[in-house]
Amino acid sequence: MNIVADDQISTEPYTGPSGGWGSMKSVARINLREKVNPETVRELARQNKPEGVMCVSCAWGKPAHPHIAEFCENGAKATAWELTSYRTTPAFFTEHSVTELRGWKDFDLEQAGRLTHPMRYDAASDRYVAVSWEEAFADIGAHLKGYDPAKVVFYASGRASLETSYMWALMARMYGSQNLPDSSNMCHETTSVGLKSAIGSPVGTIHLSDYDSCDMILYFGQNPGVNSPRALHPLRACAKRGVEIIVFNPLKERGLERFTDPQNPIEMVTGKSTPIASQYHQVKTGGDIAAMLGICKYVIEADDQCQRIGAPAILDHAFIAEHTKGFEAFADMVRATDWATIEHESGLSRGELEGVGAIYAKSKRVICVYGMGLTQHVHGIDNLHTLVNLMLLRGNVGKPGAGFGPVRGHSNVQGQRTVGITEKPELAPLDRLKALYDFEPPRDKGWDTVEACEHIIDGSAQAFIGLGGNLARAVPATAEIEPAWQQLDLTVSIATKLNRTHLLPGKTCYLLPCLGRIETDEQATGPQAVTMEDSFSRIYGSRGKATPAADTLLSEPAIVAGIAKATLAPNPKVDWDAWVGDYALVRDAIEATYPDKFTRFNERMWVPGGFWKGVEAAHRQWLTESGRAEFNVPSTLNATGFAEAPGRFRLMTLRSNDQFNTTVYGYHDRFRGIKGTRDIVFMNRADMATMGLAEHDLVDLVGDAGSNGDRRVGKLLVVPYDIPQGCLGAYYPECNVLMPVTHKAEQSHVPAGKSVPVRVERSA
Ligand SMILES: Nc1nc2c(c(=O)[nH]1)N[C@H]1C(S)=C(S)[C@@H](COP(=O)(O)OP(=O)(O)OC[C@H]3O[C@@H](n4cnc5c(=O)[nH]c(N)nc54)[C@H](O)[C@@H]3O)O[C@H]1N2
Ligand SMILES: Nc1nc2c(c(=O)[nH]1)N[C@H]1C(S)=C(S)[C@@H](COP(=O)(O)OP(=O)(O)OC[C@H]3O[C@@H](n4cnc5c(=O)[nH]c(N)nc54)[C@H](O)[C@@H]3O)O[C@H]1N2
Ligand SMILES: [Mo]
Repeated sequence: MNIVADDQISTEPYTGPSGGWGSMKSVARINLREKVNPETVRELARQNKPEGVMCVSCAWGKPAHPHIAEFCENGAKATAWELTSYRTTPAFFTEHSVTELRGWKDFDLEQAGRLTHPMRYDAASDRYVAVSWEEAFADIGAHLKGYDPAKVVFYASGRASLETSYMWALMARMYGSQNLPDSSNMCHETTSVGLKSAIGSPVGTIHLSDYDSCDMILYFGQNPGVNSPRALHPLRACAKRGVEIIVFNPLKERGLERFTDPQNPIEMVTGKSTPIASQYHQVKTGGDIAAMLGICKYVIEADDQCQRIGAPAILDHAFIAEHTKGFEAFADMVRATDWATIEHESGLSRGELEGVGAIYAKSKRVICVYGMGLTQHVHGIDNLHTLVNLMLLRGNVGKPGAGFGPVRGHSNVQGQRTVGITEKPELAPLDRLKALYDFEPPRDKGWDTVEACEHIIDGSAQAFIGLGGNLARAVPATAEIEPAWQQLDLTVSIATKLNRTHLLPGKTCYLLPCLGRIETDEQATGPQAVTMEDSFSRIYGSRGKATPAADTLLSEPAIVAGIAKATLAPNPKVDWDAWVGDYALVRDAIEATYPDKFTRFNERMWVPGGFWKGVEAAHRQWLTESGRAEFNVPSTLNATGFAEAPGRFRLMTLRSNDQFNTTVYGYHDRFRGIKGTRDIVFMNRADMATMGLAEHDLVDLVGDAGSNGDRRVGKLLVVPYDIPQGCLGAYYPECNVLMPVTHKAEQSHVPAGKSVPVRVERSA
């Protein structure tokens, strides 16, 4: 069991708000534990401000007029994590074999601190040993030259800057590989595919300022209190203005219920909090298509009625006629769907959904915000298409105060796609790259994340090169991935801290430590700045000023250039050394490749609030096949992709308040009342009664899809919870072992981590 030495396990409901003193305490705790570099306070004060450093945690927007302290609890934790005083040195690796380290928990591995030296795995001693950078690059290059480029994976986790990402994608393509998956493939790829096919733009359409003028927010499957806490400020302002904030989430997430603003002295001193959601609907996991259809049904049938009696219309018929395609087919499907089916599939009552419909019918400017609760389902695309349908009914896109607000994950995950990290050749400007750099880019489709895993499992991938992340831990089917990973011929990880993926060495294996974004990046022409793109398609500069964790570290651009020079034939059009010496030259190259989006890039990167790269759907310009925004008829009302069956549950894999993806900061999930452990499963009391289970009984979760019976997570503590019947919640990445790689969203291939079919067995 995962117990922090000084902590008792407890699972009492949490009664406080999000934010407030609880948040301060949580940050103080991690700062103390990490014995953070004293520069942390200064770096936090600069965080997310014009001319400052952009937070390494999430991709939430950076306002042009920031608060005095424009950081949140989890941003502060991410900062402490990077500026820790602990170090994972060559001496650490002499002391601990890789086999021994594989027995450590995710938390303990990263707690060992920042990596300091380039390391090579030595199979004879089963240890990582220090090497020089020159040796590492030369050997990696020599190996890469011997492979079929189409069998080499270049994975990127969404943190690296636009400059690094551009160089990364260019290196992979000059080498001949289109295998450029990134963490987006496990995350908002459903957005990229679903919004693109329906409205022609693959990203959100709103600006941060749209929160100032909306009169309704529909909030589906995103947990701002944990994953984007700065989003609570505009939400709180909306709540105070009387905006209807209507949440759909199987769990009552505290950040969506009430928030004490740590920036507000009165709230802090009086302990007052602001209620956020005006309505909270605990939809069944995978029941959102049905819920949205219910709202649509109310609105469409009310409009039918208005037409009959000659009352003013509810639908925006002018918008539908001028801008959309496919309305009639969708409306017919909605009229034909009965309420009993909608109620059963959503787990919500007709009265509840009609109530939402009535508010929607009156609201003039509606924003919809969503996250993994919609994207990580087998029918995630149907989730998005139904959401688009709902928004199109009243023209809620392309006008102030209305539109789509997907909340992206990693701080530059959207930007990585913008500058060419993609396995889809049609999304990269290949002809332009060819003209600029005089080489023949690969034209075939490359592997996405799940395809890369399938090729690693079946032995047809030769090498894995990772720019950040912890892929072997973040993907499904971890028990199959782990042995297969070690059969790769070459594994290379560019990283800041040690994680489980690094402990699965291929036949040749390197671990290359890099600077973090918060640190000073000194190059030939002086200290460098980098850029990234947020969830609102805004692009900013960021300059780290903290002392680097070690003077042996290289920057990410320098490491990419080192691998590129050792692998590729010299090309007079690409001067890798000059780029590393001055990142402004990389930005010039980005501008030359994408002249429309990155006009005067170097000049505009410091505009307060960032510059907008432009999103066509936000101007009602629809880059779809039909040239119109498209209604789509959903293929099913159940997003899970599997049928109900006796004893089968829908498991949501969740993030705690003490983690960033596979990085575990601690064992508290404050808002959900969990202390001292991650080995729990949230369960409805009625389901517990049916199974004869009592609070804190131990159970195993067993995979229940196809040949999935041998997938098991053992000895989880049962925690009675306010969660719809038939649904369970437990933590990611521990539960990834329960998911087969085939359990993924249709079309986007995002692993369907929000509805995994499982059975519950009492632990032996
Ligand atoms: N502190 C912190 N910040 C983070 C991260 C982190 O791990 N820690 N991760 C980053 C990354 S990469 C990402 S992608 C984002 C993720 O941020 P989110 O999109 O918020 O992702 P999750 O926490 O996985 O799940 C979101 C919510 O979906 C709900 N949910 C589950 N199933 C369903 C469903 O079927 N329908 C509905 N309506 N809701 C459902 C869950 O109860 C949960 O509240 O956060 C980013 N920010
Ligand atoms: N079951 C289930 N699985 C999921 C999810 C889920 O909700 N449920 N969520 C999915 C999602 S949304 C995502 S985005 C993925 C996340 O998958 P990844 O992005 O692959 O994983 P992370 O945990 O974010 O990666 C953490 C590691 O990144 C490295 N790192 C941190 N900072 C830096 C840096 O500045 N530079 C470099 N080079 N390395 C750095 C550190 O070594 C750290 O150990 O997981 C996915 N997997
Ligand atoms: Mo993500």
